[in-house]
Amino acid sequence: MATRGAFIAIEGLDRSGKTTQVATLQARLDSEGIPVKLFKFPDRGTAVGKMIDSYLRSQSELDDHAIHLLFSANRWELAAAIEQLLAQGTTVVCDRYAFSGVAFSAAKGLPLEWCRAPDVALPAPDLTLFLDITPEKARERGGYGEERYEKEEMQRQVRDVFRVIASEFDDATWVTIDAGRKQDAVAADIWDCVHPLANGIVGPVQRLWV
Ligand code: 2DT
Repeated sequence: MATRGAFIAIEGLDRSGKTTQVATLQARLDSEGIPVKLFKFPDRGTAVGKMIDSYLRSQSELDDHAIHLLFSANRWELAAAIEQLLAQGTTVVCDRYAFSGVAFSAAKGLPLEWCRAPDVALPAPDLTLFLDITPEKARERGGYGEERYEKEEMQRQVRDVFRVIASEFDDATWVTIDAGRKQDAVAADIWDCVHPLANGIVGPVQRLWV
């Protein structure tokens, strides 16, 4: 039976080493000869993405609802491309996805269900890996950066919402990884989760939250 590519989302808190881990995973898939395409959300290169970038760098102000919808629109504008790649047998790895969308906006106080609504029916990842790190460990790693959400209290609240989101998925679809450990140990855990899916998946791409 024909297989399609696997859709893998990597979510994580600030200072979790997400960027490095995504690059390591991509290199590993490449070296195994598995076709892979990386997406990063927000994709700051599109017209919508430029508005998001300006907001995150505090160069513009937007109502919390409005920026939430822009983040979602930024995913929808790339959803068809993701689906096409999956159908062609390419593994798609997303650095952040709709779960960040919900977690960050709900952490600011918007209702969880309202946050989820615009992303309903997006292509659903076959596997989401959540790189978890305690605020204490993040502080040890040198604290947070300069962008809008890179504050300890915000990160605590985001972490709490991620826990709620995670509780709705089964253990095969959502895996929380302790990212406070050494880089190699985290990468090994990620590969253990991804490897079984890397040769393709039988069956259609699922829809998120339907
Ligand atoms: P990076 O630091 O990974 O570039 O993320 N965010 C992200 C949201 O608030 N909503 C979303 O839908 C997404 C994808 C998380 C930039 C920041 O944007 C936040 C951190």
